[in-house]
Amino acid sequence: MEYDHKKIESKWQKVWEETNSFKADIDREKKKYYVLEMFPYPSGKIHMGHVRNYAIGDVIARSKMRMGYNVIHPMGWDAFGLPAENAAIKNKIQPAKWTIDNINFMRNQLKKLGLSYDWTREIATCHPDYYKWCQWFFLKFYEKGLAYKKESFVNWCNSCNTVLANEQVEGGKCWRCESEVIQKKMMQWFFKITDYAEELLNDLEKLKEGWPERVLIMQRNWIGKSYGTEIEFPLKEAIKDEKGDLIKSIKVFTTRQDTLFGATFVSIAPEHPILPLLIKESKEEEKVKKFSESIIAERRSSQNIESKEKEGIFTGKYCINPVTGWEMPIYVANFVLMEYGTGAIMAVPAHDQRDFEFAKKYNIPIKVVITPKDNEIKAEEMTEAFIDEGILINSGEFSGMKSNEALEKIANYLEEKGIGKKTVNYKLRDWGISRQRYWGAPIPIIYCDRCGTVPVPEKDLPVVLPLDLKLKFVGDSPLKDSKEFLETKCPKCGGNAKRETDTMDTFVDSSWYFARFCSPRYEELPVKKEDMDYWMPVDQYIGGIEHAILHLLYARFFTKVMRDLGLINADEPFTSLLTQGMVIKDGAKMSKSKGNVVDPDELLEKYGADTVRTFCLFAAPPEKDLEWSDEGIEGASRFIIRLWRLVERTNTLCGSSEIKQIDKNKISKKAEKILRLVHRTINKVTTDIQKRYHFNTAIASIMEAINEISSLKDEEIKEDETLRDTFKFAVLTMVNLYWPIAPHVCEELWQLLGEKETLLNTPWPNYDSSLLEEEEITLVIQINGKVRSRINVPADADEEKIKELAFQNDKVKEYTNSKKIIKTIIVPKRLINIVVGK
Ligand code: ANZ
Ligand code: ZN
Repeated sequence: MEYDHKKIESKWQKVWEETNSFKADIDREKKKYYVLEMFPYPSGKIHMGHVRNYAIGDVIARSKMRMGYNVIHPMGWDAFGLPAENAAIKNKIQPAKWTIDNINFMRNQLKKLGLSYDWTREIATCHPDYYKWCQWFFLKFYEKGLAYKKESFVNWCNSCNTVLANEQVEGGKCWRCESEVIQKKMMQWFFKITDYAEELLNDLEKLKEGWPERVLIMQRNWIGKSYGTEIEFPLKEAIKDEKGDLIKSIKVFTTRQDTLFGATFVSIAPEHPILPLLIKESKEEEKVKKFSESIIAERRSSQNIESKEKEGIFTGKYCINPVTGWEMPIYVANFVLMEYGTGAIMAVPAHDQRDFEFAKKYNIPIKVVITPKDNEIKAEEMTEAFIDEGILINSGEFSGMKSNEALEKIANYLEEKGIGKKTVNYKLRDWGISRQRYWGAPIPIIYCDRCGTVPVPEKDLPVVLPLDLKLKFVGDSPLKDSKEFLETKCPKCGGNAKRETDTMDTFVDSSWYFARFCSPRYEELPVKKEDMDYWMPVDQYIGGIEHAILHLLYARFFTKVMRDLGLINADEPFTSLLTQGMVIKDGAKMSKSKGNVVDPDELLEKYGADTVRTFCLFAAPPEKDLEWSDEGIEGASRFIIRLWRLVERTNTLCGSSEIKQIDKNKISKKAEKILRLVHRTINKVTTDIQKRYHFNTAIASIMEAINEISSLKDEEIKEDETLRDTFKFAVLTMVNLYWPIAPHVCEELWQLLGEKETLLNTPWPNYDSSLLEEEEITLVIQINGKVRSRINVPADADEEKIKELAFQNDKVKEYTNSKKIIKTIIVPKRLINIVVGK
């Protein structure tokens, strides 16, 4: 019989589907295990990155099932988002239809991969039954003061007359008409994630065991806690604000108040509210305004402000260094961010590299105030800033102090004098969730002329997204075009009112979907406590490193809010995290634009799921990049065929009779050797799969074992009954161990070998630890430290026996002949060193 992947795979997929094999139900007798892969965006087709991600998750899920866990392994769709709208405009198809069609297509593709999902739990975030609860969360956030509205910038194209998502801004220009994108201020909704900054930071400690170090570092840096001081710098001439009130100073935030005596200028962000007042009616006004606007636009469109050349412009105004009395010019600088600290900094060119570059460029004085212990640096000779700790100089009463001591002393001094205040700052910003888009969950808010901002009552949820909207490429929100949606009654006074037309960032949808999977059809609340208590947290989460910051942080934030709402009894959503590498071809990530994509559908057609899975798991450990290769997939295919042939041969040699219990003490030497190999392989595969997720080495050891088993000769097997049984046992065990990786062919082979129960329902094999050693081990023999020979000894031989065997060796005889044996040292399992005299 030939290996027919199509027949076998559809047969077993049907069995799994018809018997609901992967349906997860609470079973309090068993330990639960929650495996989750990041759910996909239904873009149209799955790609190799998905295949890899899901194959990894599937091996974990399937092996845990076999190891006695009650596994939950769900799948769903992150179904809202911009591409559906683009497709709608381009192809005149409803976003909903486009999305649902894609989901149906992709679900089919996933099924063809034989993934062990509990499809009864499938969710799609664009479904009103799901986004109703996103809206519910919004209301709860609003109640708790965790959702608020403030003015903030959006990308705006004047010629298309529309808001642009960040992805629609290409190099500062509109992707559609290529005109300059400007920043428009609009009222937008925010979630107050900053309220949880401290906890989000501290709880990273709890994830140390299960999360990759680099993800923890990225999260820590993103939250970015720093201790510093806010210092007031008096303006040389006070200015008036719009109301006519006097503004007398600029406040800066610094973490290096020890360098205060070296501050020679002040830099402010281009968006700083004081800027228009500073330059008003001055000769600099036009120039500075233009410069600032260009910086703002540039920043929004390019990600890499860190690596940009430091640039700025003098405002024409000065402030005073409060401790030295120096006049400090005030600059606008492209590297100062409005969203951090106070949006203004004291610039210390001698000790900050950015300020140094800036000062060099604009000819601003550099003043050294910290020097290394035993030499002095001169401002004129510096080629870069001195940023290390050292001793203070030119710093009044603080001169001579160590800089790390001065940090505390100067902060205290400033507080006493009322010039400064110790502050903690976080880089983390509140989460802007408003999107001026159609294909998202409508924000459940109503605006009434009489009552103001009124939340939609819970009982009126969901606020349904109208599906019959004709999308156009104009306006600041497509939902404004739907009168039916827009116009409503005020829940408070019953008068005419208007709905909020912004929808939620799709990150909101994906911030709690893992919880919804525990009770996907529950109608009372977003989650059912009983289910959450049993299934949460996710034991193993798997996904791309590109989500290392935002998605994971938002999911952690939501979990903490859910906990505070009494919905979940956990602080963190994901106990362990695995970030898989990319799939690359010809050295680059597979992408349409590079034209190096391999279509999983073609591979499935030609080779079948088991081969594709084997390839993905064998070519690299999960966290490393996987290099596509034609030889790799061919190799995987050949291996499965070899396994298939071996099973056929086993049936020819052994028949389909059941094997007798194999007693290691009653079998031939050859059989024992195979038996030991089997137990060693069980051990290796089990640890590789469980502890390290190194499926590649697990597969390699199965391959090696199969080579060795296959090398037994027909005659040997025929004439030795114990070897025959051991041979069959060995083949059965390899099929058994290979199942999580290639489940279809293994179920089939298992059945062909005469087994009645499916592997799915067969416990994972155990190994006998007394059989882990090889029966014989090879020891190196050294004479006076030089390698002279090797011998094989029984694995359980004691020192006496080893010595006896060693001295029977011809080389040893030759080298020790008539010499005095001073001593013999045995390093267990490795070597024997014989020390001889002259
Ligand atoms: C003076 C100084 C001297 C600074 C020195 C550094 C070195 P972290 O650790 O990130 O909190 N800074 C403050 N607000 C800023 C903003 N809105 N945009 C850009 N830079 C800003 O760093 C805090 C330091 O970053 C602050 O300390 C400030 O520069 C700068 F030798 O003040 B420092
Ligand atoms: Zn009203």
